[in-house]
Amino acid sequence: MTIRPKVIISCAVTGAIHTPSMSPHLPVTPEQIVEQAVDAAQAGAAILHLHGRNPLDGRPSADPKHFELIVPAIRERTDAVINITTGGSTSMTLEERLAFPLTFKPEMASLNMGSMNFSIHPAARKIQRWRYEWERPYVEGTEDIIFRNTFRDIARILRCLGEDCGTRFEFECYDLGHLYNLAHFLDEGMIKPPLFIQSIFGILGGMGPDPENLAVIRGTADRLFGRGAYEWSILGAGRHQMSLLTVGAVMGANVRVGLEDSLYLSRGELAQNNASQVEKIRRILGELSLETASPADVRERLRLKGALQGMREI
Ligand code: KMH
Ligand code: ZN
Repeated sequence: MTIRPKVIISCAVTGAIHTPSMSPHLPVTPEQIVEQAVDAAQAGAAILHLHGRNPLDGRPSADPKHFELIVPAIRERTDAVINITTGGSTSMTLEERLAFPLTFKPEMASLNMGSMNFSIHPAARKIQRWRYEWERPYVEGTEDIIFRNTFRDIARILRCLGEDCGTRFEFECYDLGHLYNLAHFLDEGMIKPPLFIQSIFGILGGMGPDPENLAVIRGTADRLFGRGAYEWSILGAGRHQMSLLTVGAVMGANVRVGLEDSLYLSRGELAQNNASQVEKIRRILGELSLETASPADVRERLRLKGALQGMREI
């Protein structure tokens, strides 16, 4: 009987998708983001996926100053793997998106494997009262924005962050074609296994949240990369989060939770914080007799450069 490796739980703490008016529990100030990130790590998240926010109004931000208000404090209080976004928000340029990762040289960073109309515009219809001016045009505007990740953009990130900084990646795949894009860069010798593949279900503009799609992705990844050459992880957007993660865990997947991906803990119940989602998925994994990986397990399995090695002191 094959021993199942421990399940890696990632937590995407704040993101750049949801806005303050969507939930009072979405962490947007540096204090809130740090507290919720540390609590999520203590609850069992081995990887913390981080975005920046403007402390004044919670607007998604790529400003290194805003990241420096959260990252050192988190790193001081937990040995969780810090995974810095390179996707930022759909309205940011690649320069803006890379500003902080290139100075911080993280162990891990997200890397989006294709361009798409990443949209959340339907969410605007649910908001009665907007707290900040910027929110409504930001949310409605995603209906007509291309989240740009061309082959040249991806190659640039692989060189300047991967090769030059020793950062390894969470390859974000929102559609089947993104796996073939990833295979292209493997063929080009620009990435080395083990690949950490984050397959994303339920984002408008990408593949739908149907459990059948998990099997399609799993089968395709096995054919393209071979089961031993990659670590599979999944996330489900919004109300699909916990059901898809449960199906995925049974199929051998690692899991990602967090208020970047879903504001809910259960049907109609807003999550009070990120840790509550980590605790819930850990309970579910426990019921399935699945153990949870530690940050040290993750560093070893994904060949990360280690918590402090090669990262700029801030
Ligand atoms: N906010 C999304 C447009 C990433 O972190 O790299 C992209 C995103 C992915 O969140
Ligand atoms: Zn993200």
